Amino acid sequence: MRPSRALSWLCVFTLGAVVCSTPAAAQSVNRAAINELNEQLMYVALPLTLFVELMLVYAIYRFHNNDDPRPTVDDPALEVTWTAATGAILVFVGISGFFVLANPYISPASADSTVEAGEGIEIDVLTYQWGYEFSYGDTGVTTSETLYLRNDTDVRFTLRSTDVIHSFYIPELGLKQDIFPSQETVARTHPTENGTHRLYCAELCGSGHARMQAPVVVLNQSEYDDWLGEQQEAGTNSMSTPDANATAGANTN
Ligand SMILES: [Cu+2]
Repeated sequence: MRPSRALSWLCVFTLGAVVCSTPAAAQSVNRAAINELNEQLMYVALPLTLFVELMLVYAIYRFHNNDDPRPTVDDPALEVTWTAATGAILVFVGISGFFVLANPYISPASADSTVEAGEGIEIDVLTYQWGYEFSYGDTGVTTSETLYLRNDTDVRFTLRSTDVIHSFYIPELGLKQDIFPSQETVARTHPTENGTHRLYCAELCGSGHARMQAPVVVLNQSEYDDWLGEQQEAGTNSMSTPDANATAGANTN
């Protein structure tokens, strides 16, 4: 097969794969905003990459027998065009990135200023070497092994550390926030699907760092309310977990 034909097929295959591939559904509004930005940037980067690669292959093919290369001459029109095009692309990338960074679900500072008291669910997250403790607002319920969230509900996390720098990282929900000693930080999310995810510490915080992870279970609204009611009935500061059926139901919904 001739190189030009092989290259054409490669371009068609790449474009087809990009257009036909459907990303997995976002599990939260944070994840959706990040996915959308990635998609926008990819639609800019892909044609540019193909253009540059095509020019490179063309130059190699066209001039491979050129034994008498000559320096290029000035071409002001071409220089103005590529400078303006590069500027336009950078402005587009900057504006797209700014809107995602200003999203209150992505930026902790915005989250802090826009979430009204009493709106959604408040969860206090206390980190230590090496574990997490989750307190669910003023319900008196605390869990240490699993974080429970309610689907389709705003959640505001207040994050604190008793010792060193830890972090609160749930990739599937698009959440990542460092937690500092003697300082409160805030994170916010809004799950849009039931399911089980994983929370990690993403800051190397000592010899037990690898143990700093916990399942995150997103229950539907009635399951969450039932679970919270059970915990409150069982007594304040309960460390128990919901029965296996409730968790299994959450995973399959
Ligand atoms: Cu840690």
